Amino acid sequence: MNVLFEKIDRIVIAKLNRPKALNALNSELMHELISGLLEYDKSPEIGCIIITGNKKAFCAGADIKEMAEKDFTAMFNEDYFGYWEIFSRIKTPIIAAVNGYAFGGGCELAMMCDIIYASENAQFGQPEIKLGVIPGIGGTQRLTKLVGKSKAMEIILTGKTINAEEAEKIGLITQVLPKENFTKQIIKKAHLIASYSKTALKAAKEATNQALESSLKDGIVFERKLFHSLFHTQNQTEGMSAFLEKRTPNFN
Ligand code: CO8
Repeated sequence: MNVLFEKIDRIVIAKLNRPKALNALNSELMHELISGLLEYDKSPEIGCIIITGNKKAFCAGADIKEMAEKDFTAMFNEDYFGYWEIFSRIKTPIIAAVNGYAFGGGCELAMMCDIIYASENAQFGQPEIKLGVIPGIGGTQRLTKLVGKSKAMEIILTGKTINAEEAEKIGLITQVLPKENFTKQIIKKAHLIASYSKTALKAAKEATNQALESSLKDGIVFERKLFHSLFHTQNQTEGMSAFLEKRTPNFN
């Protein structure tokens, strides 16, 4: 199995499991990861997903061995890695927990997640230029939106490596966390997210992502419609009643 899934209460940990290839993304891993996540996404019980690797590598990029022999016709006809677009349909919040290398497609996978926590020893980069290609799972687009054109250009055109501290400084990641008990700290954060209303979480994720797609005016209208629609939910009644009654809400 290329991905190991572990459910803990209301969260799921998806651990990339190709340690000998530094968790390089091949087609099998992509299908296993995405189909597994789609199943958990449907479950009302699951409120947060963590994607992680191992201490040496979150993921060293797309599998160069799988790609090396392909020509344009194969890449185009297979729509190679086009399936990654399905990843953005997952509505449950996803945290990337990055230890070690997050290069190429690994950095792109982290950027497809909603929050990125990195341990002190994490390293990020888009080294595709050194292979005679460019990022191909959204790296040129998402990195530019996250860190701005100037920083993105430097990272993509030089193939340089960024350490965790710098990644946090430029806004590529959410936060650097100490490497001791790294996973435990993230599980705790995931449990907090998963304790809220799943419908509200999905709406919050959708509205926040909309900010990247639309004008401020259209985005605010989109947000307001979702906000109004949450007044159809039992969890809105519960959340607001609990506040007024000075008790902890019990979301279903
Ligand atoms: N693909 C396949 N195998 C890999 C990859 C990879 N990306 N990265 C590492 N491996 C393998 C190595 O080949 C090696 O295998 P073996 O033992 O059989 O030789 C094993 O993992 C261990 O690797 P190293 O011995 O190189 O380990 P080091 O600790 O010395 O170095 C590095 C670690 C620096 C991470 C180094 O392995 C490296 O530079 N890897 C390649 C990083 C890279 O270039 N990534 C970008 C790949 S291209 C990409 O991601 C494009 C995405 C978009 C595709 C979309 C198509 C439409």
